[in-house]
Amino acid sequence: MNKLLSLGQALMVMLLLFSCKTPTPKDLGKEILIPQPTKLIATGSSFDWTAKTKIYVEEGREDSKGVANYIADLIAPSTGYITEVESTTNPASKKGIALVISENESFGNEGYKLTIDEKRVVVEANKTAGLFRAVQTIRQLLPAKIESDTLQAGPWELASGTIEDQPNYEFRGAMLDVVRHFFDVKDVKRFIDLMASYKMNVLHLHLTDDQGWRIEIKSWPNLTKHGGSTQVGGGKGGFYTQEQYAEIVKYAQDRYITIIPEIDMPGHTNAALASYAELNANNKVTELYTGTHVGFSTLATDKEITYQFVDDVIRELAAITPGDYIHIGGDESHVTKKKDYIYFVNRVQKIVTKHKKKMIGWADVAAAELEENTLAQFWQTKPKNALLAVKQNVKIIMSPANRTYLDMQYDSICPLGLHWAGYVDVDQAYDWTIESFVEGISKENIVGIEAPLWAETIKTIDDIEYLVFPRLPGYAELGWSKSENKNWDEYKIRLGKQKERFQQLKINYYQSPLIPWANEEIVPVVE
Ligand code: NGO
Repeated sequence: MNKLLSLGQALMVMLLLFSCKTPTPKDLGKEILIPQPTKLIATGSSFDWTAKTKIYVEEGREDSKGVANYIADLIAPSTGYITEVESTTNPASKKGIALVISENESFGNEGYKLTIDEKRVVVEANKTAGLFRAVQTIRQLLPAKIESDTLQAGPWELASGTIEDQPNYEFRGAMLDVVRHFFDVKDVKRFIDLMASYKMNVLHLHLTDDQGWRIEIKSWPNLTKHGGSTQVGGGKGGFYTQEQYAEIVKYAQDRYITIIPEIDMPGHTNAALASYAELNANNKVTELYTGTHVGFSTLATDKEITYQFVDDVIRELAAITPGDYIHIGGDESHVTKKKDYIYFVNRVQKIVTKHKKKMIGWADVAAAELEENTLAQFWQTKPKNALLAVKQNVKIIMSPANRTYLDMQYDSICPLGLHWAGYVDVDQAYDWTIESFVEGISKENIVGIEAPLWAETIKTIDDIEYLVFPRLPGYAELGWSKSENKNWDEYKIRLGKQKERFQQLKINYYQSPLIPWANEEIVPVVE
């Protein structure tokens, strides 16, 4: 650290010496952004972020200060700058970077306007989330080596102009299955950081399944003690204490990402059935399961204790989940009789509402009577269930397996993943349109997109990254940018130019041969 500071200081002196230099001409229109912004006007010059640059926020806006500190911390290792954050009455009047909440409803919850000239970078948004999304744009406008964790040579210039931007869909998510193989808090935080850099705003955590129960429920402790003790292939599994879960929620909140926890039921419940005899129809515990079959387990839907159990689980989970939604799974309950399944989902929906949350279910839940503020997640290759949900005026999260499943192999020689829904290379993942994918499910029926990563075949963060990258930026763009402007041939070039960013972030990405991978200009690294 000392070494870093002294190098930083040396750099500062150098930069001060050169601080009178004329701004470098730069073309904002040629900068590589994912997702593509709504509107962009280039003015041909640049702003130089130097060691003297400060970030200004309005007085009393601790939330804006949080965003300012986030970007200041993010650029510190590569620039060596200790960027000061200052509260003031009129940030936009200062020379430097200004983060301003302008209470202009037209920006929506996440929209922003970014104005860059030679003296200032001004970000305006209606909500702090908009400031945070804008900061991701600033990050991508800086050279790729800004992402390095070691000191790099500047200059750190931003092309001048104006960007006006807001998302096309309010829900832009990914899912991580932490059951089939368990991933610790550190891995989840890394996943959150990578999502945040592409302006995604929802992380769905698949917390329970046949192979494990991964969230502590204080009133049913054996769920994690026994039910969390293994995983696919028989490893030691693991779980999050409620305190660890709260830490994940907070980390995500600081990045304007909502955590949606999933308790999958009445099927996919072997870990619970192995932990408590009374949840089984025959009052006998099952064996722990370490295979990858689906559709063989069910809670006893006609026992009152089952609903006491569900109530306790949802109550405890709702208390530590600030987001609006709790996902109750509901997929592939093949050994639950249809009438029992419907009865169960109807009752569980009431329990979720009682605890002041809204329900999400895999679209299979459309067999039941859904409330209007419930969401159904379309995942199968056939849209029958999702269409049933639309008929009930329920909105859809689009996660078609043959396009968005991050656990589908890229091709037949891909060392990780499954292929039951086909191979999903980067073009298959990107080159489709959310609102015209299924006849009968149009824009007004859809809240957004989610890309689920199931974990039957993945064990490490490197494995996660290999399947997530480079597909994730494409899902982020499908959700954020207007679909009229989508063009695979143009997108693949932009994606290819992200290569150096992936490298600097040490992302273990799949080098799909479909992408023209290109380094940005290489500038020597300061030793
Ligand atoms: C299905 C199944 C999961 C599997 C996944 C594998 C859904 C919603 N249920 O998706 O249990 O892990 O496929 O791709």
